Amino acid sequence: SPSDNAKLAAAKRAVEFIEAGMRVGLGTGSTAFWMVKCLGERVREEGLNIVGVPTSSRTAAQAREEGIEIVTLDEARWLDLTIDGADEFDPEMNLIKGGGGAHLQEKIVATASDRMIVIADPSKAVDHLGTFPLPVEVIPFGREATRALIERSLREQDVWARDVTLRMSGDAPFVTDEGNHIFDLSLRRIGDPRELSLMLNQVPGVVENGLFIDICDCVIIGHGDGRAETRE
Ligand code: DER
Repeated sequence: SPSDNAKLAAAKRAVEFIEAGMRVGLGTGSTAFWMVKCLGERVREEGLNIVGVPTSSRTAAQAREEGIEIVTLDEARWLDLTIDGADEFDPEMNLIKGGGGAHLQEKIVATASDRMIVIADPSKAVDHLGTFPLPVEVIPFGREATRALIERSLREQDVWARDVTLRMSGDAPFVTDEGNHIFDLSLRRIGDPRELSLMLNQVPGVVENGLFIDICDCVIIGHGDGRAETRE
């Protein structure tokens, strides 16, 4: 599909930045899926010598199938480059991530990297973050109290939330790799992403939110015709 062609174009271009000896963070989602596929081809066809640190169990499984050597973040200690998707990116290259439920590991891996490249199709470009619901990972204990605290903090910040929705998987709450739950905040437009991110992470019970501020260094936008444009 055109969207898959766009994702593949961005993924292919990003994989060209990977050099022998690198420790690479491997993102999660349908765009990152193409990146892991392209990287696997380079590893098999060129004998590219790299190690990958996955950002979710499903990326780990796909990378192993592709023949990519996987290590833990603790073994790698620090990464040269992380390549991941995004749900939205703004002109300052701040992101909303977490649509795939992996933003906790993704944020840790991306932050523990010298460089983070986001790969995206054109639909992810926005003027202001917030059209995509903001994922907030919370521990299961006292979840509904945490929800109330999040709503109170939003009110105190004059951030209007149309909805704070518990993400479901079938008729049970979605559970992350770490055994936590996710609230999706329908905010429509986030005026001050940095302030909102700081405020959300102060709420007891909140583990991490999907705002990536000053983490992404480069966005590669893929197009259906195979073109990829790089923004830094
Ligand atoms: O969950 C995530 O953070 C994903 O990277 C998401 O932001 C992008 O997923 P997509 O490439 O399937 O749109």
